[in-house]
Amino acid sequence: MISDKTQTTHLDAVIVGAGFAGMYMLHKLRNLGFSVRVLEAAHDVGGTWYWNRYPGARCDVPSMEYSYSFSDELQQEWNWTEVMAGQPEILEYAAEVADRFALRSDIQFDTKVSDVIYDEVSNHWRLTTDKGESIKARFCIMATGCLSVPNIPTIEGAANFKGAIYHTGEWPHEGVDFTGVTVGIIGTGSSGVQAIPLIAEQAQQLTVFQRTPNYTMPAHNKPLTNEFRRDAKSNYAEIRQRQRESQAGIVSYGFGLGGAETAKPTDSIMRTTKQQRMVLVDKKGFRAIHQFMDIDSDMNANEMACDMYREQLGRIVEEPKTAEGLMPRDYPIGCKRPVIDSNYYQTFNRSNVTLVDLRQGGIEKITQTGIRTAQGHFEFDALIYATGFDAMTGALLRMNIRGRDGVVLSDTWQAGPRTYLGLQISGFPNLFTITGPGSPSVLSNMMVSIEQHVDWIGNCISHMKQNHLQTIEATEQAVEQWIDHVNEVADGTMLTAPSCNSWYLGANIPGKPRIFMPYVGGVGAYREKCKEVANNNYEGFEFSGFGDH
Ligand code: FAD
Ligand code: N01
Repeated sequence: MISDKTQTTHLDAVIVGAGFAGMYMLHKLRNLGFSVRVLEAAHDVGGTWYWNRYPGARCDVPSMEYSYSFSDELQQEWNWTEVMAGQPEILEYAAEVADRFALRSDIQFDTKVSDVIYDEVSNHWRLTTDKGESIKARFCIMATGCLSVPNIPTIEGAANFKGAIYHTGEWPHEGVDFTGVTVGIIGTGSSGVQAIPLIAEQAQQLTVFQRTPNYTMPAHNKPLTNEFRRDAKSNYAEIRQRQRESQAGIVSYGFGLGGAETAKPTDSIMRTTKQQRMVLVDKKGFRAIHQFMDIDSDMNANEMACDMYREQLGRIVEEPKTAEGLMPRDYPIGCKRPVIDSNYYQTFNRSNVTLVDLRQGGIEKITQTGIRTAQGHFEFDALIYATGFDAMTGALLRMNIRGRDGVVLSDTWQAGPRTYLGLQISGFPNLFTITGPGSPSVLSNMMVSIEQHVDWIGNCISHMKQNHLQTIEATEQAVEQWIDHVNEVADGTMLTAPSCNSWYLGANIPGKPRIFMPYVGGVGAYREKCKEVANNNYEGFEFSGFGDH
């Protein structure tokens, strides 16, 4: 690493973000012998798990699988305590990784990157931080996260609210004690669904403002036994291999607690009678709908499954008006990120919880003391936004990223994100995105997708070093073809149904182009494609320039 008189630091590579992606990328590049530094806005490692400290925050992928596989010592020595670990435990795990691989010495915390400018003459990226520093590097790797920019909706009067205000994605580190406090919460996505039951247990009164009810399934989380951990660890090589070949990077080894895995749906719901479906609900509750394969491709089949879902919901929630208010309608099951919960519907049977179904009259304004809706005014002491994120593109577009000829990323992506394999953007040489739009990313167990991207990028940069190549850049043609493919595989699935307003489509952010961003083709198939591209001398990418790094 060299610093010149203008205090510019020169590196082989700079990584933005110290979540699981940035941490592993750092470890990888350091081991390959590159000079590298990570710039991170937070005060410590962990990314998602550093910021999202709201009550109930936890992962919904079995932790034995939602963890790094790159170090066998790490996976053998770390002991997860529950099937799906809570946020504090995942953050401890991130800290353990940072300690074990001595990562912090190359991470600059409390540092937000504002500008990322490509200098064509010197073939360097120049990054500017909120500290006024300037860092130059041959390669720039964006590990900025897909869900790292909290979305606070613009609601009239929001600034007038006199009480405490929180966002689930920026939760105070010291925690919040809601004892004796009346609370209003906006949002019933995964974050709201996790937080609501726990806040209800503590708060004097909780008012839930729900614009769209979600389909949520019981999590059935439980402690892990020593026996199960031993069993899974002795099978780790096979579990990891199968994750990598799977559709979503998950083999659900944790759920059966004996190695039993989730069965693939095989039956057709269209061939069942209403009576048969109700018997299934009696026997299996919400789980009854998992056995049907046609609900993902046939809208009529899907609606039958939604009926079964609403039937079960109505059996849990005692007050008929509240049950009706919680029932999702008008959009298919499976179009949004799956949500799982612990006692979510049961929480609405508590006397201190009120549901405001905004479909019966929306929010008009936030007042000094609460929220005015078309249904009346609701007062509370504290307001929680569980309103999600500017997903997938938010963190990238908040930086001033300029590529070749000074082209600004926000212009290139005006009609939605355009990448080759979710790894690179044409016109932005030597800049990589980990789990970028156009890759399986948020449709998968992110740890599997992160490791795959980091390994691919590491191998690519090594290949360039060995062959004295100066730049790599995705061709416009490869981007075009890849995007066509990404759209083609998403079309006709529930994920792109016209009635679906998911953040996968950017539909949660007013004005954001409606484009399906992640790649539905599956982790296994995608991995093969990336391998094939690399084996074919990085087909679809162009290398240029010879010289030393
Ligand atoms: P992040 O963890 O988001 O890290 C990105 C980092 O980049 C952040 O620390 C941020 O501060 C930093 N950064 C961004 N912009 C800048 C900038 N301009 N300058 C400096 N630093 C910057 N995924 C799953 O697969 N399974 C789950 O069960 C699961 N549960 C989740 C639960 C919650 C509450 C949330 C919000 C997400 C969950 N996810 C889950 C997705 C999760 O984001 C990923 O699993 C994973 O943690 C992402 O890691 P990352 O390193 O890519 O990004
Ligand atoms: O955010 P969301 P999230 N007025 O966008 C509502 C991961 N995650 O933080 O649906 C009123 O899903 C909005 O309503 P609507 C996971 O990938 C995982 O909950 O737009 N309401 C919705 O109800 C997840 O998908 C876990 O009509 C407004 C809610 O706010 C992703 O993060 C846990 C509104 C936002 O839901 C995001 O989840 C947590 C407005 N103006 C997060 N604006 C796990 O369990 C928004 N809403 C693994």
